[in-house]
Amino acid sequence: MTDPSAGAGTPARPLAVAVIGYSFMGKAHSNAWRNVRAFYPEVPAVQMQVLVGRDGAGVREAADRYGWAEAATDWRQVIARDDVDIVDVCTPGHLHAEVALAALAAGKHVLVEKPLANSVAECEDLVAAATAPGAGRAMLGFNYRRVPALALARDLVREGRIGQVRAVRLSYLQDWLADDRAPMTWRLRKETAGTGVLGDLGSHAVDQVHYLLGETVTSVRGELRTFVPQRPGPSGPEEVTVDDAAWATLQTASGVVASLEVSRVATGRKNSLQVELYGTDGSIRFDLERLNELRVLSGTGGGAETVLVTEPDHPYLAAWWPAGHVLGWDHTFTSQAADFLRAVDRGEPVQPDFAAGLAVQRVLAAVEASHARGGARVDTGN
Ligand code: SOE
Repeated sequence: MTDPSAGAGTPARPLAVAVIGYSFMGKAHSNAWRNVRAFYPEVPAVQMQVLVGRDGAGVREAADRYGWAEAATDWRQVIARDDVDIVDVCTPGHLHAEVALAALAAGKHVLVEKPLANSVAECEDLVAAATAPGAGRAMLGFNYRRVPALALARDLVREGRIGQVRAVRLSYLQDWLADDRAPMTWRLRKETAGTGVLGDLGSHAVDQVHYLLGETVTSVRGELRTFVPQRPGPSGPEEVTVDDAAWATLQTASGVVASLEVSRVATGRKNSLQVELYGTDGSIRFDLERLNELRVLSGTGGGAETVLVTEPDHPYLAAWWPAGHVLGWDHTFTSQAADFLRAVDRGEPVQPDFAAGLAVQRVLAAVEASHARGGARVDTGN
């Protein structure tokens, strides 16, 4: 990318990045910004300019360890800086909309961790801001779209490898809250997280339905459950006000039916997003705990073939290692950063965009509404 204000042929200055939030996702995104140019040399260079967090000592330590030039505690002041080009929002969900709207208003390119926001109304505001004339590039961090096996699954569905998809089975199961003694966090409060596992893991699963099928969910039936109503807080037990587990039946515009189960109390399941697509002429199965493998069955007879998704012609693999070398969960964030930087450099749209986040949020809100109505079918508005 050449800097329009510079003379012809002057190499553009690197794009300066600010990440807002420095815990789990801030760390995953920092790793991606630090590595992206090594594996995707065609994208613009980035300057890891500033890491932002409320706790001054904590963010300074993290900035030093992750490789940031600066640490700061005031995200509004950072967003106002002219020397910041990209704002990457890795805060708890209740701050996503406020920070991303401010960044877009300041003319920045914006990447937001999933889910886009905690409500449909906030997502609608974000879509309006991101599609306003002159807005910077806006991307949503559904990083599993950058798992090579899932990107390959989407290609196989598109080319009709399993015929017409009839049904999808999805589960996203973890167990870090299975122990009643697991402490209270922002993820367990409605005012900061919006929903519990439904928004945390269910958003990934619903986005995969939209991504793999190329269409949206139009109606749902759902049920939520909170198994552990209180968790230990710093000064005693605190109320949990979100779901521990959720179940839903989703229907798409073309009539595909998907069953969804998400839980953060599924003892023994560490990070198991399982996606199964059943078509008129075959099936495809994936498990995030074996993320370099795709089980593909073509035709209605015979056994499924396990495809090890490590060949250079598989999606995203050419950027990484020779055939046969497997990738990990963290690689998806680097590929995500590369796709975002490429879109910034070319001034092109990038998926998933904020409209994709709104489509997911409508499904989550419909599952909540269905639960409130005893499992009645609810249209999503997509
Ligand atoms: C929840 O435990 C979580 O960290 C999600 O918030 C992430 O989106 C997922 O990638 C891993 O699990």
